[in-house]
Amino acid sequence: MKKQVLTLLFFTSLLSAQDPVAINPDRVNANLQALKQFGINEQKGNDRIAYSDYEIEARSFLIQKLKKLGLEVQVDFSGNISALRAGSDPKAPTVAFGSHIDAVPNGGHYDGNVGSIGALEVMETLVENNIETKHPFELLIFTNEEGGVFGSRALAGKIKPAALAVKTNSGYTNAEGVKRLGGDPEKIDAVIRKPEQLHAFMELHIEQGSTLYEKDIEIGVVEGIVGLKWWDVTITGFANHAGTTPMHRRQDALLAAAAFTLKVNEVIKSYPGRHVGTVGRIAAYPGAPNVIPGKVVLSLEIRDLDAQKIARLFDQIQEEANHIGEKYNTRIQFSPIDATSDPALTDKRIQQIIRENADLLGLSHLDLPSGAGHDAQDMALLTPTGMIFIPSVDGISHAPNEYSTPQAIAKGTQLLLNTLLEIDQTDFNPQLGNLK
Ligand code: HGY
Ligand code: MN
Ligand code: MN
Repeated sequence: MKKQVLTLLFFTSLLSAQDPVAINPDRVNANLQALKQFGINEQKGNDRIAYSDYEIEARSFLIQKLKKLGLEVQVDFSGNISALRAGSDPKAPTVAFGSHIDAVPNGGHYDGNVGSIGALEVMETLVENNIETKHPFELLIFTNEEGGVFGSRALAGKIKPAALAVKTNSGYTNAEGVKRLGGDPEKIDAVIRKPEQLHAFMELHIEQGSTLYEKDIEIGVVEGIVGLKWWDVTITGFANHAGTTPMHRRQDALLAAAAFTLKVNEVIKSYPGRHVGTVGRIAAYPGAPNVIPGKVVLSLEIRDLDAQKIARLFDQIQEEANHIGEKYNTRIQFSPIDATSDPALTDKRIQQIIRENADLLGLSHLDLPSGAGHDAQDMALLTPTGMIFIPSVDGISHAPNEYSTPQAIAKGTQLLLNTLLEIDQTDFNPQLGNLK
């Protein structure tokens, strides 16, 4: 009998060491479903584009929930939502965590949402269980992640006037959009954080690729996040009558655009590595069946973990574009879009905390890079940063049938909480910044 009690006590203490406090899996998934209603479209996709009415409604929904928890909720000048819970040491820097709730047009319901609702669940669990942390805990919902990680770049002090003028998928510029969220673009520099104000940053996210799903692994420990550069490419030809202009006299900008698009793919594939390049948007002008397109504007995106490699690939694409321009009697010009992010490595110490806590929870894990951009990459400029991935079913993302299971979401959220609680107890040497 005595032995049984001792055994029970042992398991109880082991359990509590493994799992400082349990999140509520039903609540996380119910909140995720509730969030889905803001912006769901006929294809069951998500049209909650940054700065849209849908996003504004979804933000109010979250703000109400955060206020009900008794947190100090604010919208900063760049539109980020911040919800603060005091720690026992009033002078301690904050442990920040969060994600985004904006989506690409006709996107999915898990990208960003899982990390945002997971962060809400962390706060719900801490409040409900009266858990005192040493550091203040701060939940962040970032502005316009999909249009160039705008909110996290603002915190890192990387927003220049050009970024404010960028027109986003909502039709609003960032400056107009930020105002719609309750921010003030003219005061944006006031949101810049100093490294000493932050202890660490964590983001939970879906993988958006198929590595974890194919290998049947529960957790991804993110080693680094690719950098991502965007350009507008303008091809100028000559608009003329499609019926009367003979084929040899044409300056068809769309033809040059087609050759350019193929060439981007060829150049990218001609080098070994994980880098990727995409032409994702194209518009031909004037855009009529009976007019030869005189102008085309398309987008070019290149991603890699190495900024120099991105630069080299771009140089070669530019050189090839000159030949294409000559061949089709058109002019091809590149203009960088100020909505891009630099590659970032996550903090090795935090990676290890995530691995150890995954082991304690009995979760299988794998180290992997992120091919998607995330707010964590700009937060990594400020503070030790970590990211947890959960599997995306079939590796689908930025599409309506993006999906992660409720179980995977609950596991990721529990791991987020446990990791944050350990980070709270860990002294990082601030001099080291993100330990590479
Ligand atoms: O496009 C991206 O990688 C990210 O989802 N914003
Ligand atoms: Mn995304
Ligand atoms: Mn995302």
